[in-house]
Amino acid sequence: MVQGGQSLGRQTRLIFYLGFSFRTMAQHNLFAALRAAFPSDLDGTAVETDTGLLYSWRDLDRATAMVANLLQSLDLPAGSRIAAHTEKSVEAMVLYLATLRAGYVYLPLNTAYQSAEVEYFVGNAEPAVVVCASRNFGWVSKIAFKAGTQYVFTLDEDRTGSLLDRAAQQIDVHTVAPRQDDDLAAIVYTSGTTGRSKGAMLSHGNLRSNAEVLKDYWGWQKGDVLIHALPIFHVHGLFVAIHGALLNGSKMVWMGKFEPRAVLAHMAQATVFMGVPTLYVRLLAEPGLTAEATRTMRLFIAGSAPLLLETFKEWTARTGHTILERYGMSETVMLTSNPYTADARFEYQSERRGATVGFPLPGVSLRVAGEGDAPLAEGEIGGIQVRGPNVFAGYWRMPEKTAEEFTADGFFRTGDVGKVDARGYVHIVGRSKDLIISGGYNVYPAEIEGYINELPGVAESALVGVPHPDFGEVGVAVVIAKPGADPQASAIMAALKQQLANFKIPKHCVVVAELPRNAMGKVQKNLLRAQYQALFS
Ligand code: MCA
Ligand code: AMP
Repeated sequence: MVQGGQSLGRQTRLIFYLGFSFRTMAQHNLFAALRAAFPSDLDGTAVETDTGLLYSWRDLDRATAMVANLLQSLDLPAGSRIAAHTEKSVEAMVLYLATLRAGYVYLPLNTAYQSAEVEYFVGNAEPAVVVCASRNFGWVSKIAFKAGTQYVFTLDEDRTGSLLDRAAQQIDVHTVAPRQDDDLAAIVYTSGTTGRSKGAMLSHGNLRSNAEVLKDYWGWQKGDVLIHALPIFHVHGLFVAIHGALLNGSKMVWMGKFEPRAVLAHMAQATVFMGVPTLYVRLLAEPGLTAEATRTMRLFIAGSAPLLLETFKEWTARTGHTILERYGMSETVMLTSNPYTADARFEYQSERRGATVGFPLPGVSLRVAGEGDAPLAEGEIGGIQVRGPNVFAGYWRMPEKTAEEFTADGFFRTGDVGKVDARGYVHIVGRSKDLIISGGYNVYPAEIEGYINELPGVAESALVGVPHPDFGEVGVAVVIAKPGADPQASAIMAALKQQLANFKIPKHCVVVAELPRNAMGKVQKNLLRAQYQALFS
């Protein structure tokens, strides 16, 4: 252990120096807050992968320093975007942390995205650097260089690629770039209900304040170990999980892909798990999920999609643990959460209640509004609006869209429909946005319909979400043919697979004679939903 005033060796002097620089120069940089929470014993294990690799806290510090130095050696303009279309790996996380450390803006891209999707994101965000898997270098670099990207590096799950080769030539010390709360840290694309995807601009202040609130709210404690089994392309796995563990100096058990049995096998050495509802459904399907198997666990957190009450109850019956459900968005990080502890002062509010998303987090103002943004009374159903230090600054290069989504008094319209009950618990009862959430991934019908409508022989289409036992909800495409044409459902599905991320592919497609319409000629999706409701049950 290093203590001030003792004779310091080279390594410890370095640690002391870094600690000093965090406090004085870069306290608003999110990375500085995460780094300051590293345990004093930097040789302890920070990450253990499911393939048996061990990374110490010192490894994370040195690796982020080297990649940050590489990025800074490229002499990029301030505010440059660093896009990552890389599979989940510890090195991909290092790239994220190094981007923060160097003061640039991180742009995560799901590796399921195909070329048209990547072309749009890269064209819109104009990243200075793109990092991709070596097997995709050909098409990704073509798209990137066309969009004006200066550097394309490769990074593979086996810790190879030009990014690490180049970073290996850098020194392993780096002074964190000073950043203010309002400075941009990341752009996360969320699909649009109409038109193209929008890049939610999240600042260092948005991410740091949310992480700090969650550290207290979820009772992170010494000795916690997180099982990280989510993808790191989106808010849940990238921010909520990684920031949570790092800000508590907690070890992560790092799983490249969610495998229920592997998660169960690691549970005995862990205390915290985060998952979308599908992960809980799949774990429940394992006979090995028992109270004994989850003995060391302190907290199971669910979110990103509605957790069915039956899943919530079954989990308690099987394990003795009550899942804590919370609610968030790409634009806001986490907004509400069920309580962690029983607080004697507020006993009536201390219960984790299934089918609710709990209370607004400290610092978050949440209201339910009706027509003209008029606040509604307790128990009334309306649009959920939020305000707080976690709420994003706006959509990247879309000032009109940003203005549309905020009320005159600065509340963000979430597009979720809900109510607040007499005890103050928030319930989400639906969405005003036409969105399907499938296995925790968002699918916007307008986007998929656009692709289907372009296919030969298709006149029109409608995509609706229906219940699914595994993914919660999945898309069903209902298609109308052009006069005289005979498009086949199988050909439509095959064509979509060529163009779209796999999770956006409808799980069923039918060609029908006509779509139900109202008097205004608008497709009545509620009737289609009712018609196909039982398809997968
Ligand atoms: C894979 N497929 C899917 C999905 N995932 N289809 C619909 N929805 C999905 N989510 C496709 C595959 O391509 C495959 O198609 C078929 O379904 C079966 O794949 P399977 O092997 O079962 O899938 P998997 O690879 O095991 O993935 C399932 C998964 C994964 C583990 C549930 O989707 C996942 O990690 N989801 C988590 C998403 C997430 O992190 N969301 C957080 C967003 P084929 O057979 O045709 O190839 S952040 C967020 O929402 C916020 C803001 C918040 O509140 O947290
Ligand atoms: P994203 O576009 O990935 O930011 O997804 C955000 C959306 O996920 C929210 O607007 C909600 O519709 C949904 N969501 C997140 N958490 C929950 C939850 N616990 N229950 C219901 N819906 C949720």
